[in-house]
Amino acid sequence: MAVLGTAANTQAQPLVARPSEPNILFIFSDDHASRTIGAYGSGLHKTPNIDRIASEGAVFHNSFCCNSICQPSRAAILTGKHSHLNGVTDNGKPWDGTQKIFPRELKKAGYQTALRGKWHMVPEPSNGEFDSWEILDGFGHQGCYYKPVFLGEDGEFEKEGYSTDVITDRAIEWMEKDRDPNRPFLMMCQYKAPHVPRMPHVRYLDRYKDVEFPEPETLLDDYEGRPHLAKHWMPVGGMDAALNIFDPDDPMGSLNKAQKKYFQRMTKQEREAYFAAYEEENRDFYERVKKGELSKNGRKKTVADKKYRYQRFIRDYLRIVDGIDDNVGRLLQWLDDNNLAENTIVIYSSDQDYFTGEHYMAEKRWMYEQGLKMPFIIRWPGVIKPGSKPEAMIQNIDYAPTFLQAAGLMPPREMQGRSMVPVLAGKTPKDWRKSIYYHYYAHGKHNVPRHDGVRTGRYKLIHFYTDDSFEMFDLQTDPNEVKNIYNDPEYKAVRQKLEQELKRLRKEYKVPDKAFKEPYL
Ligand SMILES: [Ca+2]
Repeated sequence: MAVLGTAANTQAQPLVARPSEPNILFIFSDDHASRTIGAYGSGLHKTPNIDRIASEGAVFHNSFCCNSICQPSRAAILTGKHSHLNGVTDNGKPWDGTQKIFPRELKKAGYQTALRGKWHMVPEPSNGEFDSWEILDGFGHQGCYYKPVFLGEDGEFEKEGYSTDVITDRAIEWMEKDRDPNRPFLMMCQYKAPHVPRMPHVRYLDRYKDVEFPEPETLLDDYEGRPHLAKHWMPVGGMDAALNIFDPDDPMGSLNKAQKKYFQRMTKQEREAYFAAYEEENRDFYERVKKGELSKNGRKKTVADKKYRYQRFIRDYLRIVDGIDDNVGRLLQWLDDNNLAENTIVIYSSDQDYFTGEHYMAEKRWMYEQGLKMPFIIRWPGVIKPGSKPEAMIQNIDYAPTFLQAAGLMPPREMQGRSMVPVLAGKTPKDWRKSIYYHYYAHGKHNVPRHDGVRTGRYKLIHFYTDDSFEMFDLQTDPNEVKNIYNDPEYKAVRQKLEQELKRLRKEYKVPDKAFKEPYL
């Protein structure tokens, strides 16, 4: 059995009655918009397996990240610290694997820990972060959808099949064969899906062909009052390959060198079935381009282009989400079949939410709601009341302290997040946070300037500090964030409060002055 609390400072009294030493199954995806998860209630899509976690546990609607891109969100989750303290302010910033992270703390307390799938950070987790790891390799550490390449403790290997399926296979295999059944475990099962380049599994390509999905209210946004947003260049289907638009007469020939590499991973049979599935709509597309109804690369951004490209985009996005949901179902079934469901905490989350057509973007990064949020759904039998919808504002820096406290451990002092265990038990402390701090550092990437800001239950203030400009929104009257009220005299008092709160948060989280001055921290 696990030896818990071997050092005095790691001993914590559980706040609530709970099963001892629960296993933790952390299921994680990349760029998964919560509005495409049934449990979030948008009505756009059904995800029966992810939704099952919610109906048997809790779904958090006020769940946020602290820096909306892949590597920074992953580093914040592991360390429980904001980017300026964990060092991963941007993709490509080196990961310091020696700092305190929750998987290693769990390991020290007797948990068996494993990671399967997308790690993304550089270098690989070779500092004892996990007992066992296998991460997607190649393609800029992003991995690929078909025949994924992995890097494990014994080097590189590749596996036939589709990445979401294969990662699940590898996770189940470890839980089944390599795990010591007498010790609690942590399994982090992390998918590449639904990140670009969006390639669904062939088995889903027949779905949604004739479905016209409802458009987001801001698909045709004119960006008035938000000049930075007008200049972004990650529109829906900004890359044709992201929409699976290719020449029906010579699909491979119409791809560029980088795109070809992904398709070369497929078997001949998969590739033929894949191209055949898109042939009809691609023929129709080129016909409409000839007639002048659509522009070939979508750069004209006409109303027709926007509407067309949104439909192509969302169909593929949902097909990939279906692949995730089916595999979440396999993991839940495996827990059931092995009598582990009762004493395993199951989490479904993604490194951040995603703009799926809102403001005509397929993007994250921004502090607007679709960039700032994160899906967070959790099941913990005996602790979480089934069907809970906690209102507490949570952030990715809270995950590490939560998992540690769930295991009966005291989170290290350096972790800035707060344990959600009491929130999960339905006893949100009175002094729970009323605002969150956000800071995006990757200046100019996709024409998104650096910014930080504060969001409260009702309002949001964003400071684009490289040109010292501000945006402010009243989320109650303007949930789509299209009306910048920063200079509205009626909101002067609110603005002053938010400015004070932003200052307070910068101080509380120890954001150094240099974070705002250097080109990159
Ligand atoms: Ca991501």
